[in-house]
Amino acid sequence: MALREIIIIPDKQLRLISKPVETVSAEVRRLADDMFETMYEAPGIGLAAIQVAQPVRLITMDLVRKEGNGLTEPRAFINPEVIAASEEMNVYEEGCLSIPEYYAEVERPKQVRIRYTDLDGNVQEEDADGLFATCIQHEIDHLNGVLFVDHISKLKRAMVMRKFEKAAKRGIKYV
Ligand code: GNR
Ligand code: NI
Repeated sequence: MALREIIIIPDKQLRLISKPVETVSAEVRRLADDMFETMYEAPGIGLAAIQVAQPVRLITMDLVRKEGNGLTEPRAFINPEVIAASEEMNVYEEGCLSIPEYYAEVERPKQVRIRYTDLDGNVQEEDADGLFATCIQHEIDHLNGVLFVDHISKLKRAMVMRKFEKAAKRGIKYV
């Protein structure tokens, strides 16, 4: 396993449409392993492959592990799709490892049904609710080049984008 660098805005790669995974090869499984290590180290609850500069439709997630509790529930989603969404909406304060230290409320469908391929190559369907629903929608957005700030007001988005653009020009990571 190896840590990979998480790219941050305004890196244009974050706007790429990621390509479907054709076969769950050893290379795909190694990328997933590296993404778990990178996600736990960050720490974050989810990670899309494009956040480590790999434009493929692969997501890792762990909604269980908290600082030092020893429990993990690593999950990987390949080629995930939302196949149904509730009319009921939910608001959650989101953050993103590619937009460090910025948080904002985002409204999304409260429940979604997803279809995806697992690391054994089996197609699965599952209902997601609560934080799982929020996180999987946030990650699927990444696969389509969409960031959570695309769901907030234009003014707030312009402010956060400008802050990171200025920091990038000055050659620092952020602040
Ligand atoms: O670690 C993360 N926390 C989080 C909190 C609320 C909603 C979504 C997320 S995902 C984020 C990690 C990340 O950037 N995934 O793409
Ligand atoms: Ni994110």
